[in-house]
Amino acid sequence: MKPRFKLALFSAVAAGLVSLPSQAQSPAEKVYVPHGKHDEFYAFLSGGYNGQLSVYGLPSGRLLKVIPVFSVFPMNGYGYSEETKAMLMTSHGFIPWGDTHHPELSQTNGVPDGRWIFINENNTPRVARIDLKTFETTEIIEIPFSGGNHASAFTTPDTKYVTAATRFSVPIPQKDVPIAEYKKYFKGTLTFIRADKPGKMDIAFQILVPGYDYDLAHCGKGPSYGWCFFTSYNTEQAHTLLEINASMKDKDYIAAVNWKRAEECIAQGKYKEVKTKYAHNYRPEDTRIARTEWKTSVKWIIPKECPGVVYYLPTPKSPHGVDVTPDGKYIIGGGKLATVIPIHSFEKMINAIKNKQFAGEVEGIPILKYEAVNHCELPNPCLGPLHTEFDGRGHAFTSCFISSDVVYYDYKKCKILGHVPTYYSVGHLMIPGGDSAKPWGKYLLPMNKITKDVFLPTGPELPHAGQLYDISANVENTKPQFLLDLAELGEPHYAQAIPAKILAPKSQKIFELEKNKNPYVTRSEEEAKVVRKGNEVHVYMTAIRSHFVPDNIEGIKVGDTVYFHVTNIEQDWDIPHGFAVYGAKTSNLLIMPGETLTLKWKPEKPGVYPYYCTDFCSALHQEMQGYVRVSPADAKLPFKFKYGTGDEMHIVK
Ligand code: K7E
Ligand code: CUA
Repeated sequence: MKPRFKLALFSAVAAGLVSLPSQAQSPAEKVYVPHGKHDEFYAFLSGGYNGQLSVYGLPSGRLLKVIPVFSVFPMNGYGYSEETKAMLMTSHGFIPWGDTHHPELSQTNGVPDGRWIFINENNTPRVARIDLKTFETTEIIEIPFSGGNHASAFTTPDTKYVTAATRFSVPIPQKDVPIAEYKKYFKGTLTFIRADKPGKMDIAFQILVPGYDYDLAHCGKGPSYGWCFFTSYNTEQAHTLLEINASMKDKDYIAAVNWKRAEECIAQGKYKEVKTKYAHNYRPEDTRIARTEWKTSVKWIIPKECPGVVYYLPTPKSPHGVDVTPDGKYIIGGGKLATVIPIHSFEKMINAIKNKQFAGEVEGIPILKYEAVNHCELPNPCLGPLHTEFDGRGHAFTSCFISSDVVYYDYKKCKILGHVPTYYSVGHLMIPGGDSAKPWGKYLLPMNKITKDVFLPTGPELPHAGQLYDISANVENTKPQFLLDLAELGEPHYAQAIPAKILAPKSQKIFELEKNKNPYVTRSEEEAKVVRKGNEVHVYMTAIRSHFVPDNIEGIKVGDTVYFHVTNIEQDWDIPHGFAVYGAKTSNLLIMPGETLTLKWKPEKPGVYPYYCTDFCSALHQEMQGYVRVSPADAKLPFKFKYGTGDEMHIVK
């Protein structure tokens, strides 16, 4: 290349006019997002045992946000403020922690649409909705008659339903029975939650199934629309030493659920309404005060009484993941103990049902013949296949836990194209849109369980490692290129990603003060006040750069319960204020512009206690402080507050 031409090409590339063929760029160039530019994708990674959802930019791997979902979050007061406590209410009372596994973006016509992202909680079975205008958890529904919700929260292509299922079968309904009588008493449930209306999440129905462990799910699309598929293991029905006793059989099942058929049975009254109690928590847009609604029953479908609602597809061996190809034609099981990757054909399954090619029946559920439904077995793929995603070009990528790699292949031809290594012990993997009808492809993110020496040591606990690969070139002839190691929070099981251009324009900047329907809102400093109701004191407080009104409060006594209702009266983007008071046994509040949040405080000793803004909001942020005086319980002090330059305190009548 002539030097002058080289220079011209360099400037053209730098100006973004010409893009070099993808493999010509180094990994560093491919993940570098220069100042002034933004990432191309939002990626949402579950936090596993941290109960949260992390938001990263791709390809940079920058951590943008942590969204609290099932765990309290002292950073912004989620689960601590009076407005958010009810989000974590369950039939077992308030639970401050959860175990998140599978985020799933809402879809329209099988394509992620950026309205919401759902995520499940395994330990105390629940499903949450996160609104992607505000990146906040706005709704959580509890799942009754379940012992661990793992096969969740997978959506139908129209977001009509999201799934849930019992990972650990339990006595249903719960009762005191000998564990040894597992086979007699323990059952599973497959749950369909109506999810397309915010604020109205509802359990549409539960299907009562044999007491196996139901592990993962994905719903059909295109030709397989109307069906969802759930893996099961422990069809041995072991209740002890499962690592041996639940690994006896060569094949377990994928349960194919015809939810359209289930809807018919419901419409025809072929169900049993069962009494129970579970929480539905919702934080509406106007008051932004979370409330718990107690639901009192669910509809059970018994497969015997609704023939055609469930079929079992034999699948080798203790399958974990189940994934449906973008065209909706194939169902891939991740037989974690199998030597092959089984690929079932939806068309064959429908024919096998028509022709009654059954190999038996359990509790009214026909078992289809393996040969009749299997499209092919991908031979010698790897060790420990778990989860599969798709690039939208006819290729599947399956993570392999034991051999620590990803195998990629043509799923129609059942032909392996190659492997890429992972460091180490990969779990889920993610391609943007990779479980939808139209994957964006471009990147592959395997998420690993073990890190060892990938990062600087941080004591006994190391971050999980994600590894970003470039798959923008067709993997038929170009090997995925390794780009970046990404340190992750908690244990990301699954993840989703969506182009930034879909989400970013909808991202909300402020809450409009005029539309704030919190009953304790204070819209201007003139409206600030302190109100006593017996032993309850309500402080109606405003926050704006760089002061609180009021900033001196007297007349509070030991024995009072004080509610600081703080309204951030700013209307500018990116100006939150924080609020914390000395000795409060709770977290701080982080109040967004136009929002009201409430901190509850029970002072225990007389004294004068400072409160202050915890978020550096202006050059005079350090001055954003106040005092609250606490007098003995029997004090006869007037009740008063102050803000401003005058000497007088406002006396409250
Ligand atoms: Cu494989 Cu919970 Cu989906 Cu972890 S799960 S990896
Ligand atoms: Cu407000 Cu710092």
